[in-house]
Amino acid sequence: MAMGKHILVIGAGKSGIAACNLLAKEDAEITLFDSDTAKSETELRSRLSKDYRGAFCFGELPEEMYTTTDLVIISPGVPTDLPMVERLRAAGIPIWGEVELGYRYSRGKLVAVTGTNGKTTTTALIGEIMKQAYVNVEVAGNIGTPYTEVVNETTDDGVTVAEMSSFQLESIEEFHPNVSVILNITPDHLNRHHTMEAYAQAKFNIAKNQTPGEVCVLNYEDERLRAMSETLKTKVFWFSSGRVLKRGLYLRGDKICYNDGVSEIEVIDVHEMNIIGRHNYENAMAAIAAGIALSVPMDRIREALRTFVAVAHRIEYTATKNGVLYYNDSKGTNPDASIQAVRAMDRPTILIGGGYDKGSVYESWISEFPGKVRTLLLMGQTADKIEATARRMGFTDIERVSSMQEAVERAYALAKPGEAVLLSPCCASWGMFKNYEERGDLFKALVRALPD
Ligand code: UMA
Repeated sequence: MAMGKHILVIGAGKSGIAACNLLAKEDAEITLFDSDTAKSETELRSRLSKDYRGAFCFGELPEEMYTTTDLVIISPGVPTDLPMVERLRAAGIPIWGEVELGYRYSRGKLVAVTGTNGKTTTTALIGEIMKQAYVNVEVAGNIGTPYTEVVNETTDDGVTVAEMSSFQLESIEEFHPNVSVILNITPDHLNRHHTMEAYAQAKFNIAKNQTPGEVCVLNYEDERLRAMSETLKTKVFWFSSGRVLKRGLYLRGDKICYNDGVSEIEVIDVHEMNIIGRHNYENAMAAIAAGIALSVPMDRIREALRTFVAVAHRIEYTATKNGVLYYNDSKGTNPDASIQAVRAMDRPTILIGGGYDKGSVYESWISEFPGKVRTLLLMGQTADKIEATARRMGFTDIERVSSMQEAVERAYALAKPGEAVLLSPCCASWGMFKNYEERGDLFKALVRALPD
């Protein structure tokens, strides 16, 4: 592939490593750069393929790189408006996101999924639906496995399902899914995108190269998506959890139904699935739409829906102890995600919340508590702010805990048979944990160790 002689890969995390491994066999000189001077070349080498013969560079980008570089591959976590990146762009050097690089190598059909919340569950579920009809299915992207890591496994008769974050969609050029999905757009990552418009635009990039014969799956209940759909060149496949549509997927009572514009069929009763909550029914509808768009037979789609279990850390059923159901929603790192988790509870709930302060406001989350949350256990940097907001709003059954262990012990003592305990912090984990996975894993281990 002709990409120029000198390729600069920015960011030596998972994406940068996978990009270097993909490029290792190209006839090009590669430099793997990271602004973190604590990076170790030895450690990185252990994660790079033996074919990688490129250079390493940490800290400041050497001056000559601004003139000798032919192509930049940028990792998703690296802001595209960093002065260094702006300067490379001003020098006329193409800047591709790591997923753009992956796209140039990929084969077969591509389904790409974005949205503020629900994209991991939807991506995983679409993967299961595709496996019912296609032999070679790859699931990659923001879900945890870099897209560039799987592209060499893709085949002309296979399907790749890629979860795309707004960070990844900011730096695509030719990336072109056959089916795109945008689940919802609510405020998140505004420190990176600055405005809601820029954030929404990054998400809409997912469909920018699609043609009229292809499909973009959209949530009819999201007003921003409805308004922005006018700008799309491709066909829209709508789904709705709030109304019956003339064409598309929707909820009719507890049933997910599909109308192809001619007649309605029942796809599944939501109680036949192992995922709960209206937002998850939306995720399921988006996944069904992707299945229909790629001609997966309906009975195969149903089979995948019946056997799919929630992804880790997303309202993940953990255990039942003394008749109390425990759920791990450590991925509830923003108000919208945690609202969905509270809404999904169908019994009095002891809620564990609080964590790192991203500057969120908590009113909308707390306003969901009546009839659902009995007691709120708070920890972390945001505990004061959340408690003050809750008390102001009239919710006073609040206790403070200093660690996850104390939170689980206290919840165990408080919860009565028939109730639930939910970890859904509404905050990032940083400060107390490395990431939300570590936080959720600790919660699950503590819960499983509780006496029954
Ligand atoms: N770095 C720099 N300069 C900078 C910023 C970062 O050199 O200005 C370096 C860091 O020192 C670090 C490296 O870049 O060494 C990290 O790169 P990265 O942040 O792109 O992280 P990766 O390990 O490559 O993981 C990324 C995604 N991370 C982010 O977008 C922040 C992962 O999503 C994704 O799973 C992975 O690629 C594979 O596609 C995680 C995430 O938090 C789960 N995503 C956000 C979200 O879901 O909300 C968007």
